[in-house]
Amino acid sequence: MTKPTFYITTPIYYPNDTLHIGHSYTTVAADALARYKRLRGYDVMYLTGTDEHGQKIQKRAEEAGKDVMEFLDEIIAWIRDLWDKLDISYDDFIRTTEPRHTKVVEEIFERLIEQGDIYLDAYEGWYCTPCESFWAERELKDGKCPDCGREVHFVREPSYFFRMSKYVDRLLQFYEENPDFIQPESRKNEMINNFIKPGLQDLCVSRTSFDWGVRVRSNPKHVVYVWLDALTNYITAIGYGSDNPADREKFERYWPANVHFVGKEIVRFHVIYWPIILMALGLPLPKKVYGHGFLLMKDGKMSKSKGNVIDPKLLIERYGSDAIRYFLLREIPFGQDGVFTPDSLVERLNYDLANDLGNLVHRTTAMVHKFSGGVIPVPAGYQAQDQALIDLALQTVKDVEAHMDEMQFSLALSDIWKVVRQANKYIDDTAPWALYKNGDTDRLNTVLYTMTDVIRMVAVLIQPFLPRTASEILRRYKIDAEAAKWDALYSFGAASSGQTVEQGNPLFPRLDIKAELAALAELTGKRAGTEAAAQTATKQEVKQVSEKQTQEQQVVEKSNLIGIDTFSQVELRVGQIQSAERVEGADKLLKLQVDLGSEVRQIVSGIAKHFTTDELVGQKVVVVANLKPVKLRGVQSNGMILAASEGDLLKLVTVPETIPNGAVVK
Ligand code: ME8
Repeated sequence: MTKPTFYITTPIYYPNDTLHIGHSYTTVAADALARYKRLRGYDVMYLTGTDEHGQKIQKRAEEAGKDVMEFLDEIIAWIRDLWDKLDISYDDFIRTTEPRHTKVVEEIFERLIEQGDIYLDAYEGWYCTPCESFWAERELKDGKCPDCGREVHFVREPSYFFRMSKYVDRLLQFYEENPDFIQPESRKNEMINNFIKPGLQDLCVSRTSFDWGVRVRSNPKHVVYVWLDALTNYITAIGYGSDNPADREKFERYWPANVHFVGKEIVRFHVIYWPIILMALGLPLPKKVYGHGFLLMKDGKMSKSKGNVIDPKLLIERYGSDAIRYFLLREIPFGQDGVFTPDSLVERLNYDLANDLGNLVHRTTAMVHKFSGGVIPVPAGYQAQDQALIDLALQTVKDVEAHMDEMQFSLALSDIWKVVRQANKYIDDTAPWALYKNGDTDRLNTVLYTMTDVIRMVAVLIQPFLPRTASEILRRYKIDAEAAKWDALYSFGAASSGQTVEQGNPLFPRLDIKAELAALAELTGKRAGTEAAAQTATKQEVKQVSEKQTQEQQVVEKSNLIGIDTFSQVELRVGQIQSAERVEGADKLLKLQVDLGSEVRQIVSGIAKHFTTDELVGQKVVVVANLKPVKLRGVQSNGMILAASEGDLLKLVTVPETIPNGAVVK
């Protein structure tokens, strides 16, 4: 049986510089959908690439003192390395300087001239080079580019024009008949009101004032306008216009595209010009154009000139690709703008990844080892408590499918995390350690098996988003290929009893918030683009860049230092835990009574997930004795006990028996 196909594309990015985290956002989102569709049995074609012609690129290469192709090859290598580091599973990478593309663009242009869709005239108007867009006087905003707000310059040159006006009615009819074509819905009205209703102008489609582009075959003084050249990549990459029958077969198989993912600023090119070009070529139109929102920094859109761009490679190096993929897809609802803040990144990584998912896997593995010799047990009949978790997991599969159909990645992840959190709660509620202690082996086996198979389901569900973590969990739990398939999510119980589970390091380290915020402040802007600079800089310049980084690091480190006076304000004392009990309705909190020698203090501590209450009684600990009292879940807490944590591991800072309660720690 032939598989259904799914063709998905990202914009082809301008390689005038290295890419930032905003470009990674689109590419990661498209990757999650491509991986998901493959899991669902589709024959997926995931295309990305680079848009290498135009004035902007030519200028940048000249500024760098390089031959244009040499300049481009270096940046393309950097981009492909970024996609490898982010685990982007693209099937093809198109460069618009490749002959498979340029040859077809030349032919298309000639054909459109012959058909009368393209005609020669002269252009007089404004041009925004960073956006590579033409603007009429009335469209400018305060004399600047209405898209990016930058300077425009006046252009007067002979040009070919595309008769866009001829196709407007057909385009509007297409929108009408295909209400899902432009997503999110709101962007459709914006397009119609801003660009079509005021009267769609014929589009200028060639330039003569520079030569870095595809030359018009019949009139080589002209190069093809970069947007006409670029949009065509979506068909040339899959074989349109090729002489090779295998390529043509490929085109038949994948076209029309199922979805073009683009940022909202280039929706206009994809839902007006691109469909019209395709109509003129007599080709079917893509099924959907999804214009997602922007990833913004606190001070607005990322831009190198503002110095607020984030180099994705530095983030991946520090946190790993899955963590960055998770953050991008979970934090910003697809379609809307979202602000990148270091705090939100650290919080997501600490709470969602380290505390929730990492902890679930770590606890379960540890318990299978402690209570079942490391072997996945055979379950012995399910009770309502187990069934509730199993039902939630099964229902979640349907929810995730529905959200993925709508390309709502953040909601799909939020569905999965409901199961992760519920599974952690299930462990607290069923208390396998107590079942073990009481010798209730049947019940213990059921609980351990339920935890294991829910983890299997979670691992399968997260495959499109966190591919590395998913395969690591599946490997540790020796889940076979069949049980790791999407179809194996429709029933519970595919994990193999009898397999030995492998213990490993925590999947995600718990981060020290203060240290991370300092490090992120440094990564943001200051160091971004360093590699790009390094590519074009001399050795001396590279040295200067790295010395500057070291100095900046020292400044950051220095600013973390405190004086002895500040430290001595903290009163640390030895205390002994007399009793411990859970706080109602809070799965992380314990209420402790701690003997400080001269008094017994009540302290509420967030360590419930790491200790049984019995384990704690009698422990000699270090107490911060002069903290202002606070109420946690309505319970008064008069101090704090110190603990050391690394990843999922948390241990109390303890003191030998011989030191009396109340002794000062200094
Ligand atoms: O426009 N937030 O290339 P480009 C979210 N070559 N997405 C962002 C972003 C941000 N802050 N910044 C960039 C071009 N993007 C053309 C495309 S397609 C035939 C030609 C993403 O390098 C987003 O997808 O300027 C946006 O549309 C794209 O990068 C622009 O990339």
